[in-house]
Amino acid sequence: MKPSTAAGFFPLRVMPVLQLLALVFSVVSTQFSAIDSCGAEIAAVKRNIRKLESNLLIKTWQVEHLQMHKYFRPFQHTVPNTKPETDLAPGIDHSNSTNMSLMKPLPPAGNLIVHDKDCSELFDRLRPPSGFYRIRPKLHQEPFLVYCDMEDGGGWTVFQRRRHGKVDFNRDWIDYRDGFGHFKLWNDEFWLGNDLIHSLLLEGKNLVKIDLMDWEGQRSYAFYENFRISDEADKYRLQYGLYSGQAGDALSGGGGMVEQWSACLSGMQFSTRDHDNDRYYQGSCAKENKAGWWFNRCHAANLNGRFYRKGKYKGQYDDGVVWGTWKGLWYSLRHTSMKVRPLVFLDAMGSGGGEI
Ligand SMILES: [Ca+2]
Repeated sequence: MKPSTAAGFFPLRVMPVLQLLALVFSVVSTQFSAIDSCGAEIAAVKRNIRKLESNLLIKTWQVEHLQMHKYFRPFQHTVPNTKPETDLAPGIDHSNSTNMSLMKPLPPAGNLIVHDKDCSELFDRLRPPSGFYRIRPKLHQEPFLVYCDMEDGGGWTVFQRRRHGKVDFNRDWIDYRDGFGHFKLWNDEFWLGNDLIHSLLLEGKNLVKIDLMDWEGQRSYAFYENFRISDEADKYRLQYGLYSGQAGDALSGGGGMVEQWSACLSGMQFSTRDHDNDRYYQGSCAKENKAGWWFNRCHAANLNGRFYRKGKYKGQYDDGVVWGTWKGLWYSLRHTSMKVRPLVFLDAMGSGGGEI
């Protein structure tokens, strides 16, 4: 009898999953158009779509992985399992154990692909090019997709990026909590999501690098050690350690005492247009600056601000993509990214002020 091959076997098992996901995706899309007057439902549906897209990606990768590594061995006649019944785990039906013994078990979704808690582990293991990869900071956590910057010394997990202004960053609390933007192409813009950023930064002994570029192509950067945010119960309060770099310590408000009193973001909670947690009691910094961000009264740095296409801008509020200690409050930056890797990684690799 001609044995079935691995390549011939598993698509029959995996394809229905892909078809099912495509069907669910189309149903969700239909729902989306039917409830366009309900904000909360739309947010929920968008999250579902993102989750389904993510699941679809995992399944696709599983197919590719199986094709490459042949988890399923070909069916063939082998000597029967002669182990006594008592060696088998109790309470399980072993009537089909002969056939099952011919296959290696398929790991659950996610386990097959994800081994790395962040992009630095992935970099250490495989030295892959920059791109989107799935990571899992905590073992019990569902893996999720991030952009790994494998240039600039390598191993950077990117959690914020602005490139072209096509993604709206003036959003509600739920969007900032769960993340938004696109996670497919090398120049996609996104906010990874406060819950995931919290888990990514949880251990604390890290280095965050903030890469900046103006509209003339000039670049600058800022480093912060031990950058972390608390959980949602504490409204994602920001804390960070030592600053170094060329762009200035705008997160701390700049040089003067007055600026630091009103614009230092260390210890500030996160605010969005629908959740005002700033120290500006007469109004909402998030509403004025059209961004979800950590605000005091209000800021000298806001990388989630409104995207102005020419750099210098005017208006009622300094609501641009701003890093005040480098370009001032009335200059909106063209490219930004916020990325993290372990502090010891920097010592090992000796990275400095690389490119974005
Ligand atoms: Ca306020």
